[in-house]
Amino acid sequence: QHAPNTADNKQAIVHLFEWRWADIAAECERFLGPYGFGGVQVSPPNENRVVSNRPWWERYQPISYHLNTRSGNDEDFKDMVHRCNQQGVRIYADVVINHMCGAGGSGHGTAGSHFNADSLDFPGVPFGPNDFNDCGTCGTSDCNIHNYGDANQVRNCRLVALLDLKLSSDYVRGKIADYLNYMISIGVAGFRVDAAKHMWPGDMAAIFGRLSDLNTAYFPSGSRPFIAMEVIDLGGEAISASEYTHMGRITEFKYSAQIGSVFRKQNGQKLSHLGNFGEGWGMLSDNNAMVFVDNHDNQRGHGAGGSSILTFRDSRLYKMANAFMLAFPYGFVRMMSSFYFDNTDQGPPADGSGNIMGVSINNMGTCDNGWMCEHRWRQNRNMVRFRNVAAGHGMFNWWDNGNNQIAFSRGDRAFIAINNEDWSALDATLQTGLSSGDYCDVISGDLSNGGCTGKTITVGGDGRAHIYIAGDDEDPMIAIHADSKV
Ligand code: ARE
Ligand code: CA
Repeated sequence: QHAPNTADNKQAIVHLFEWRWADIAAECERFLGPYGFGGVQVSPPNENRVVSNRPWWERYQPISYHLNTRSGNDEDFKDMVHRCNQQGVRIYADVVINHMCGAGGSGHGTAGSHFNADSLDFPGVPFGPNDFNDCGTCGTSDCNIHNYGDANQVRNCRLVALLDLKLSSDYVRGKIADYLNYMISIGVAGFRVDAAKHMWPGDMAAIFGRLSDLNTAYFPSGSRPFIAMEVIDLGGEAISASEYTHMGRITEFKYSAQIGSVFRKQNGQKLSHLGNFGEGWGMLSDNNAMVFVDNHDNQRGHGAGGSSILTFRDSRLYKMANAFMLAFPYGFVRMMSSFYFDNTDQGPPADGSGNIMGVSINNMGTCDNGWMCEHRWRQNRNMVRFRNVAAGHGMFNWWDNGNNQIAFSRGDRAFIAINNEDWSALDATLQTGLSSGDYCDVISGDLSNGGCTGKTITVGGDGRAHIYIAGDDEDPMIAIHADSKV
């Protein structure tokens, strides 16, 4: 389904990429719950192939559906799901169900299951040679995908040599449904479905049709799992995202690519063009889109998007793009939370034995030892609250200077102004839509003990406020909302 099953209609989730389950549980309690995050997309929880030097992408090579990975075991996963749900923070599992591991070789997975990727034997499930698409069905000489213009190839051949499961088989569907249902019984709220483009919509619908309702310990009875499918559709290929929208939301890669190029001012793009961002730009309809500035692939040159993608490395523009995404009423928002890397294969911070390191929080409330924790940056985390406060209110009072200064309100609930000019200040008296009073700008500070640690904005009886944002401001934006009234 398209609705994310968040508690209190919360409007954004965060991808805690490669975090340990124990750290996610703690983060739900100490941070995500209190700051209004709706949920967490977690890395694939099932057993994966152990690849030397432990690249992050080994987790996209399933060996079995036992919940045992570098992030933790079955008990850790259950404890996380329970503790996060107790805080009103949902867990969405990244599920890799199109394929098993890459062709060739044998060994043991992270849960100790044996596998043989030459004879297509995965006793931990069990899957055998009959459970995979053969080269005949695929039609290329090496079984791999070569032509994204051919839908049959894309769905029946191997994506980067990953052994392609025969999802037309009732047995294979049953094993996958059992895996997903097991996580549903534990209390997850839904799934990010990896490589959905590489699966026939009919096969996916058959699997989703077998899923149980969500666990009534946490969700109203009859609740259905949220489905977010990874379909990279930038246009010009045989497969389009709209073939999947009846089943749930789609990761809208056009959004990620375009928001980066607008804030970078590539190809003559300007912020003033953003007034109809989303559908008006040829993207999916609001209800079908999951939106993000970057994801775990395109922040490191995998997947799609290329050089326009903004990441933590471009922190000033990244905060601006995140603020726009969280302020603007389009799509369901997923924020990225990364680990630092020097090369694109590098896995998460780990000790000499390959154990993922815990996330340590410093006294500024941000993270150390290699974890970027973009979601903890004040400008990002406070905009999550902004989006929750603005939920259900459309965009009003759009203003721009015809170039790279914009402002708008969300009904009478929230207001944002962004200045992406290189030098000139935004200096204007603008309609905020808000009731009169003093508001704390949640970009430059926090409302704390009734005072504001950042800039204070005064809204007059007519809803107007004088806004000044220098061109070289560290964070050239101002955001205020009904819950930031001083
Ligand atoms: C690794 C090695 C490969 C090796 C393979 C098997 O890098 O060299 O052949 O293992 O041994 C991730 C990594 C891959 C990695 C894989 C398995 O990105 O490098 O392969 O894990 O460990 C396409 C798909 C899309 C996919 C992107 C990456 O359509 O679904 O490629 N994204 C998801 C995940 C990835 C993950 C996988 C799928 C696999 O998010 O993290 O791969 O589970 C155009 C097309 C897109 C295409 C894109 C890139 O834009 O429109 O459809 O995306 O090009 O090819
Ligand atoms: Ca396939």
